[in-house]
Amino acid sequence: MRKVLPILLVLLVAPLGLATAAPGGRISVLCSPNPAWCDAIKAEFPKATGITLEYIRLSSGEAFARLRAEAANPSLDVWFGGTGDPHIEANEAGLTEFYRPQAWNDLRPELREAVAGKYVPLYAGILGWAINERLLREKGIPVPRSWRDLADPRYRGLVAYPNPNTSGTGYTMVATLVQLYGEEGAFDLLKRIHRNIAQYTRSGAAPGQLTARGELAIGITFIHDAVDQVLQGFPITYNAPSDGTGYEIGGLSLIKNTRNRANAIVFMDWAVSPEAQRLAAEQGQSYQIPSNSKTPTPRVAPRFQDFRVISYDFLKFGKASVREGLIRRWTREVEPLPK
Ligand code: S7P
Repeated sequence: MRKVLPILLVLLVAPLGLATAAPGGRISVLCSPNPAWCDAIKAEFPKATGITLEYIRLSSGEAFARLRAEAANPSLDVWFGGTGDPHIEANEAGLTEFYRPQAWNDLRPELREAVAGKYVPLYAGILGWAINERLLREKGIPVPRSWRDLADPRYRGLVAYPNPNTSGTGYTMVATLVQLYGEEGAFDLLKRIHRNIAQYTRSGAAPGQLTARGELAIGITFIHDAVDQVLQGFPITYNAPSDGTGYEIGGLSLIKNTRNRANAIVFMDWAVSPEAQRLAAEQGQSYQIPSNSKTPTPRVAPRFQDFRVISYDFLKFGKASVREGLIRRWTREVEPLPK
């Protein structure tokens, strides 16, 4: 009789769709933020839940492409981090499903409302640039102030930003310029900035890392990633363009048709808890503003009130037609241009 009871319980509970975590189970996470943060959740999630965690780290654009490629047979359970636009496109493409976490009412309302139930807001970060002022001083070139300054021929070969095909940061920059100057004005400026580009990097954090090491003078990145370089001791400064800048609402999404749905839900609830979110700054070298209002904001986190941040239209720029269209136009009209 003892053996029969557990089977009966499963038969009774399973049809109700009640998620029950498989004790000692595992989950596979698609992890997009700083790799140090991915390592932190891999180490701490099992301690909190008994569920082991494996992850692969991909930048936001690459992560979305992976989900799209695996749509028929997903090998991953949750998408953790990454900029919001591809999380929205993934939701609208049916690659992810919205799960309302237990801490939903503690998440900052302005972040919840901006992404309108397409995904769970995990953090917020402001787009800006890392500046190697020593390199600029050596060349007798002024520090840039606005996006338009980046087209100044004196910055030739001294600028980098991420490729929007692979990087959520790169797409955030393109979408921000479109929201500031209109699509034609934005692409005119991107074509002029192109002449000064040393390289389009694969990941969003790379331009700041290259600037920190003196290979560039100006690296477009999320400001919190430049903060990480400063805290590591590199002699750079950071700021955001005076003519306005965009921001990200980092995403957390449940991957549709995951075979580990119950454990994935356990992870989703854990990931937005203050205990989990504080790992970002404490272990993950990640200084975004946490989405849970009960999670302390890192003292070094860039603050919205210190920069001219636009009201970024996530629902528009996360739409497949808009996001794919802008990335295709950039790839066709900007990247191949001669320098
Ligand atoms: O490094 C942390 C971070 O900037 O990386 C995430 C995102 O994937 C951007 O990186 P990519 O441009 O490489 O996609 C950000 O969401 C996060 O703040």
